Amino acid sequence: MAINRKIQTLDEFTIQQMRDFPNATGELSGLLRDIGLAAKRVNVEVNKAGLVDILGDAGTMNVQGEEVKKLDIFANNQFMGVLQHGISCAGIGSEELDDIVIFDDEISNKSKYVCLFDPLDGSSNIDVNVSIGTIFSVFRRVTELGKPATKADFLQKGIHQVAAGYVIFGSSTMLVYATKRGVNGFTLDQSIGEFTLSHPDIKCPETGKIYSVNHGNFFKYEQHVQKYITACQNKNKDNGGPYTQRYIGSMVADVHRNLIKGGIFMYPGTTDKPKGKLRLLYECNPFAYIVEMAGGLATNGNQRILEIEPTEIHQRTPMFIGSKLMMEEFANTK
Ligand code: P6P
Repeated sequence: MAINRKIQTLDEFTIQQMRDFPNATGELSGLLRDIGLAAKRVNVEVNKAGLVDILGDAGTMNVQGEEVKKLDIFANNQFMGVLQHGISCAGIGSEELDDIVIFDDEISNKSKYVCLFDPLDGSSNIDVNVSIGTIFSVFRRVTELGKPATKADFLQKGIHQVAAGYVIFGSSTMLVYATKRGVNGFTLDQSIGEFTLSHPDIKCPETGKIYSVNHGNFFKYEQHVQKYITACQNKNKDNGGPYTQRYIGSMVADVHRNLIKGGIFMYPGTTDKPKGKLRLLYECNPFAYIVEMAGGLATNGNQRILEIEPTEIHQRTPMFIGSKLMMEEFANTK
């Protein structure tokens, strides 16, 4: 009987990757399987958001002071639930949770990892059917196994992530994750309910012609940021252009497109919000890890995102991320 080896599911892939690490316990594979399961459950609800009473503001506010959509809460509970019932995660941090949640039980206290999530980024786009996504970051614990995890396990520099990824709920549903071995993308095959390898060994093109930024804040940006944006607008066929401006307002969609096609995404600080809007631990660190593993760069305008020493779970940072040569041109405008 011919066996179709072309279709490789997420589980088959992570188990195969494990073969190269004789001391691997399978906990990371299990963690990624759990995340994939929760993503499939969220996908079902996202795909019918306009049909059921799950749409619209839940009327509550999250720690960011933003109106929370019911789908945000659903997504948060799905990821928290699968990880709490799994054996790989000792606790989570989430945009939707005021503080970290420690899974203080006998099994979870022995787990090697903790996770941070933005369970449904871009949720303001839910009502208008624009792509949204989940972002996740995985750290190995620094505290003693067998005891409950603590905040120290979460407040680690991004360079210490063991895995990071995102799920994009768009024209198709994809899960992309990175480890130190590379970046791979899996597309959800609805006919079998499995994420299947569709984008092996993703590399970010060294340069590109797409720049992504909210022009509405232009005059609030620092001078060198304005200078770089103006340079992007002046690109032509003689100096590497012309560039095109693409900005969806959903970070997962914008960064995913630029990762695949090449480009730069910017969420700079402004005069009224010098730290910008995006969160270090569960938005910027994971994408910085993914894009760097794919050959790109990510900074806060002064240093690598992955080198920033975190001080609190929901801290913000300016974010510049994308193709290596475009990021270097931006850095040279300072
Ligand atoms: P602005 C979505 O709310 C989000 O957090 C990111 O997904 C997105 O890149 C950014 O905010 C858009 O923010 O201020 O440009 O609307």
